[in-house]
Amino acid sequence: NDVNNRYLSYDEQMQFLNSIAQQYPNDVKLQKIGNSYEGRSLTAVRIGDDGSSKPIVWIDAGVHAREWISYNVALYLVYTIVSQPAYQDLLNAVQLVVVPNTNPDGYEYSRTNDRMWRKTRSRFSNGRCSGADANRNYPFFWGTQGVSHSQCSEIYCGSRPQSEPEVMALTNAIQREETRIKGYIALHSYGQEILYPWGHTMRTYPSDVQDLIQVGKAMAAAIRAVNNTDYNVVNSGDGLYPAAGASDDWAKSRGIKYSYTIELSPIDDYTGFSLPEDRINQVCREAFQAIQVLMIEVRSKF
Ligand code: 0X9
Ligand code: ZN
Repeated sequence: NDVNNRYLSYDEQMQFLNSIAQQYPNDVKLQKIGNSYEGRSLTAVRIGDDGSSKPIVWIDAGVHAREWISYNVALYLVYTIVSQPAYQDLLNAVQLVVVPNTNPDGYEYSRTNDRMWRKTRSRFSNGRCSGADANRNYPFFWGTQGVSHSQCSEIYCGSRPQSEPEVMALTNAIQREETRIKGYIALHSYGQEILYPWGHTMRTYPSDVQDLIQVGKAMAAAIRAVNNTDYNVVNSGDGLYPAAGASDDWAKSRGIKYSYTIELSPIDDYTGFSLPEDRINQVCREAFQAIQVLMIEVRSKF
């Protein structure tokens, strides 16, 4: 299948998901959680949802349009975990919800108009520039640090918390089952980092930060075991930069214990967001191992 070796359009991503849902009707259910600003469907893939109340690991990808590898990692995860019988035991104990494309408008714009597009594509009243940074638009310390209130900025936080329909859809969907969600990963690129909260400011940590570091390191070790690729486990505020209104902080604030942002490969600024297609496969295999570790941790602790 294609997700290993090429970047797909939004329509191709949807076709891929539809064919998996048809092939594995017992394991995979597609759930529409809302629409993007331009009216594209936002789809959550529910894997191993048997109607029970087992814990959930929630994975979302591609809130930043130019971070193309994240979409492939999410699609690869869906395909691999349902097609390989070895993962059925894990899925019997832990449900997975994957939102492979949280910013389809931005993604299509980055494919056709501006490869380096990051934001959504919404229009604001008397605005000169389109789009907000959806990862500055979540309702937790919104608008405080590492954001801009200027519409033309790459880190424009929007006109108010959840001004972006994509963020509204995601927060609503997560809140509907937040007591069951025990793990959350937002897939981004690039930098090879596993980031843990808090990220809205520096030198501020959740009370259970040692648990987050421990599981973060287990994820990094699983990645390293694949091909010796190094991912650093760091606090997002200290190790990267403070940025408020991001999804990981919001998820943590809702009581989701293991909440992370993963900055996928590459690590170098020269390759940056333009990871060559022949490297997609390895990044997918590595990230898959990390996500499996999180699912196993959630199974053992909840
Ligand atoms: O700045 C971001 O939104 C993320 N990095 S990226 O280069 N993919 O744009 C990092 C977000 C980390 N989390 C928080 N600051 N809460
Ligand atoms: Zn990003």
